Amino acid sequence: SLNFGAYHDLNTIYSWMDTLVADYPNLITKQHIGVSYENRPMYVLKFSTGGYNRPAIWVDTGIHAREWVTQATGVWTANKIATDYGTDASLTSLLNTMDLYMLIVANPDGYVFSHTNDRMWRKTRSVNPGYACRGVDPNRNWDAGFGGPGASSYPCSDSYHGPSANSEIEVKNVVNLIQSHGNFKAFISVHSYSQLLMYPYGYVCSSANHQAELHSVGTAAAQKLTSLYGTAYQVGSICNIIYQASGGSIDWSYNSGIKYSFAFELRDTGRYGFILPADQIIPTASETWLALKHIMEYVRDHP
Ligand code: 0X9
Ligand code: ZN
Repeated sequence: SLNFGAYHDLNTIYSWMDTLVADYPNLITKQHIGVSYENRPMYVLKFSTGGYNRPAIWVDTGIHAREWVTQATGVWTANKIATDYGTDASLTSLLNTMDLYMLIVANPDGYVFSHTNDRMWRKTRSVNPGYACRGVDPNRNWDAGFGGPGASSYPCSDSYHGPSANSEIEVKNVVNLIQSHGNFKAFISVHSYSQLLMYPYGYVCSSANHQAELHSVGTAAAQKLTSLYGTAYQVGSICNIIYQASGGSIDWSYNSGIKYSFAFELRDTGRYGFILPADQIIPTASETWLALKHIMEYVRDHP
């Protein structure tokens, strides 16, 4: 089977998804949520033990192409959930009442480009009329303070917000799924790097209504993460612990009524940055899983 301690290209991840779904047909289905700008399919893995439109948890990885440890963590985590369901009592009880949706490659065109042309590519690959530079920052393109501070209106910038909110089809596909589902209770977006666990807001520096609760859930989740290998994490609002950034996904999800909206920045703190050595994939995914599981259990217990 797949070597979870290595980085893989898009085709390898997509074929592995089919193997996983085939191996766990009673737990996992693959949903095609649309295509990318360059017409690549976008697939969500849905973990469900039945029911109709159960309360659900969203996890995306790889919205920024070059953040390779995140797609790799998504792959490891999906496999972990598949193998632990039925043996891990807490995960089993979670999946007996809730569904889990994982979008492992949220920016497929950018991910391919980061393999074939530019390892440091971040954005989508859409054409910007009148400019040679391509792409929009897909984490400045959501309908939450769109076009405000912490995003660029210059198409060649790595934080270019795009011509309008949801202009990027990769963002729009996710928005459509979340809105048509209507029963998401948590929205977790995974980035690298900096070792942070963040909650809204990013487009303003004022507190979210549920700031105290989000801070305490985040702090407890980060403590679980740190307990495995001692990896230090900071917890706080996006604006307070990283920088002001508008048009981000978790601000949109929070303002859409999904209270438990979090963003991770995985390892490291800059020694390797986006080019994290592959021997850190499994340790990173393993520690992150403890934090994810804490958030998921909290959400299960606070309906
Ligand atoms: O700037 C970003 O989009 C994120 N940092 S990164 O180095 N991975 O690009 C911070 C994201 C904060 N989250 C949201 N604004 N939703
Ligand atoms: Zn990122």
